[in-house]
Amino acid sequence: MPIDHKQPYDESNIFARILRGELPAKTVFESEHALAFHDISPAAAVHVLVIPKGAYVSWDDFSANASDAEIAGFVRAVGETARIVGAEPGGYRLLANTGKRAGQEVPHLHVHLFGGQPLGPMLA
Ligand code: D5M
Repeated sequence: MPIDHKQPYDESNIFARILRGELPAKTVFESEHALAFHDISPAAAVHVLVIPKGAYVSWDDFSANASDAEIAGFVRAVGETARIVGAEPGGYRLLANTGKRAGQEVPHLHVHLFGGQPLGPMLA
């Protein structure tokens, strides 16, 4: 069920549970401010999720409330993850579903990183 991205942060969401070590994840990259792990139902040859470690629902929540260090750490993690999974040379796509209209399911900010194959004009 898509979520309202203006809702308060829900500490019981799946990605919060992964961050607390309560649920497993196939980690690709971890830093002080970010975690990247393989999507449980990949929509491309490479499909990784990159999340900030802080409690942010959406990109607008994050950009308004995160520290500069958190923002820099998250953005760097996206690029580092693309390099680690080998998506960088051939090209890749970033996607951040935000709120009900975009079909955001997990109420913790995440960026989908798709790659490893030709992606066409759009990958929904
Ligand atoms: O996408 C949420 C994404 O999160 C969706 O592609 C499935 C993925 N997901 C859900 N649960 C897990 C776990 N446990 N591990 C890894 N990936 C998971 P959205 O942008 O919110 O629609």
